[in-house]
Parts: sequence; structure tokens; C-alpha cells
Amino acid sequence: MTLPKIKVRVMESPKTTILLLAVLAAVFNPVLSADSNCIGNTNEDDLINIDDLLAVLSAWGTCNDPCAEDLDGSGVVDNDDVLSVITAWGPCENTNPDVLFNLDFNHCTVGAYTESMLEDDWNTPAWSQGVDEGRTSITYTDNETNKALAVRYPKSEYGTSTSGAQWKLLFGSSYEWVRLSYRVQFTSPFDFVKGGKLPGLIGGEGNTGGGIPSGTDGWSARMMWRIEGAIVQYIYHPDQPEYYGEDFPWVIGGEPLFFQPGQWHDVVHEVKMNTPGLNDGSIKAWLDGELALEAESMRFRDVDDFAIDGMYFSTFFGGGNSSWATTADEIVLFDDFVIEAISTLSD
Ligand SMILES: [Ca+2]
Ligand SMILES: [Ca+2]
Ligand SMILES: [Ca+2]
Repeated sequence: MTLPKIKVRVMESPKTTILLLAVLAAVFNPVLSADSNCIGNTNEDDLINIDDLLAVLSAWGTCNDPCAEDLDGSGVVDNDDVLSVITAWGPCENTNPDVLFNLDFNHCTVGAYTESMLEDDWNTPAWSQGVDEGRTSITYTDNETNKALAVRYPKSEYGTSTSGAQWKLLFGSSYEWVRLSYRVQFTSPFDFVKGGKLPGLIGGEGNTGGGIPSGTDGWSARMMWRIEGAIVQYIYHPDQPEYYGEDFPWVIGGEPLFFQPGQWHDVVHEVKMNTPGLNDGSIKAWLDGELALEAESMRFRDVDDFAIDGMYFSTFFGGGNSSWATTADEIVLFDDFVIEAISTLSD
């Protein structure tokens, strides 16, 4: 019923039609552009920043020969090209991400997960907790079709020395934009009590354990389960409001998300560094394939001495006092760690 009306109106008003086409062109131009790898970049630095914006502004107007500042190939350097720069701000996306790390535990022998296995699998961590103490093992899962890492949290314990396990995987290089994926299962029944830590990406000193990062030391972006298994990203960053890390709840459609005991969950974290001193970093997260967190305007650092430098395998109940302690022996399974560099740019 309404379609003919719209058609008549468009025909009666050619100016509206042109405007509509211009808007559609502006929206779809970045997609249609030939080099979809890094639209917005006017030079060779794999980074879209103030230099590219200034280049576009100084080349304003007709572009007789193909010019780098005419980002959408329209023949004119204009507002559309400014838009291309602004929407793609940050490091260029690498369409074939480099896999930095991949671990599925299927090569492991079932039984204790020992210090020497840890060294082989995790690029020889400088230290670990929970491994020599017998809280890590390899177990069959899914009717013995798969092997996974099992971490134990003994009854009535909390904290890093008597519950869970910890070590750091260091990449050996710094990356601007990294995706971490893994699977996690809280074995059923599971009493979440008040909460506990789960692995995440880190940079610099990988600040944890209290204190506001200075902007020149480091940051961390682990996850936590909270009461009843509520899922949050737990981030130490220079803009955190309090002494301890800041919770960024995982939410879909306005509803907070919870881990379900006895079920494998796919977890993905994607961290994009900020330009030193600017709030233009981001962190996104997905639960079982659905976007669950999108935090823009993040500032992880004020210097370029560090970026995304590693992953902190960190899991324990706590919290710093016995109100966080387990009510029973608990086990969490981990599997299929994959870490990819989306932007290869490193400092
Ligand atoms: Ca550039
Ligand atoms: Ca243009
Ligand atoms: Ca596996």
C-alpha cells in the first residue's frame, strides 16, 4: 500500500533522489573500493591516523591523476575521503591474521600436566603456579573424543597459591590488534561462590593484583566469573575508577550473560591498542559466536614501549579473603587456545 506513494514522491523530487544516492554511495563506497585491506591509509605505515587525515585535507579538490588521498577513487578528494579515514581509524586490518599460538592439548598424555609439558606448550614460561602443586592435568572429554586441560580448585581454598593455576605466555613481540579464542567448561555441579579469574591478554607488566596502571607500565584484560557465573571482562587500565580492575559485563540484548556448568563455551577477546595518550583503543568479546562486549574509547597506554605482548593464563577463586573460597572440589576445563595477530604492526 505504501510503496506506490514512496515511488511517486521520489519521482516528484529528483533532488531527494540524488541526495539519497549520495548517502548510499558514501555508505557503500568503502565496501566497493578496490583495496579493501586498508581503506583510509594514504601511505605505507599500516596505520590510519592524523597523518592520513592531514594528507586528505591538504590534497582537497580535484584529483587529476589517481592520488593516494582520493581514498574512494571518486576523482575528487572531499568529505567522503575524510569519512573513510575516520571510520577506519587505527591499525590496518590484516585479512589473513597471523596465528601466534595454537594449543588443543590432543597431543598430550592423559594424567598430570607437568612443568616440562607446560614449557613445551607455552613457550617456556618464566614461572608458574598450580603445576608443580598437581592442580593441572590432561583429561578426556566429550566421550573420550577430545583431550583438554583440567584445572583444580580444592575445597575451602581461594587465591593463587592454593587454588587454580597461573603462568604467562609471552609472544616475544608486540602487536597492535590481537584476537584470543579459547573454550571453557565449568564441570557440573559448580558453585561459583563470589567469583574467580579466567585467562586474557596483557601488555607491558600485565598489571594485576591492585593499583591503577600509570599509562607507562602496562595493562591486563582477563575475564572473571562473578556470582552465579555472571561473565565480565576484568580490565586493569589507566582510566579504571578504583584501586582494583574494572568490570565490563558481558551482555547480549540488554541481558547479562552467565556461564552454564557442564557446557562448553566459546570465548573470544579482541583487543585493539590505543594511540599512546589517546582514548582510541577498544576491546570486543564474543560468547558462543555472539558479540557480548564492545568497549570503545579505551586507553591502555600513554607510551609505545608496549602493546599487546602476551596472554596471562590466570585462573583461581578470588578475591583476597576466605569469603571467596570454594565450597567443594571444583574443576574447570580449558581447550583450543588460538591467538591471532589481526594487525601485524608492532613496535
Ligand atoms: Ca597511514
Ligand atoms: Ca574521493
Ligand atoms: Ca582438545
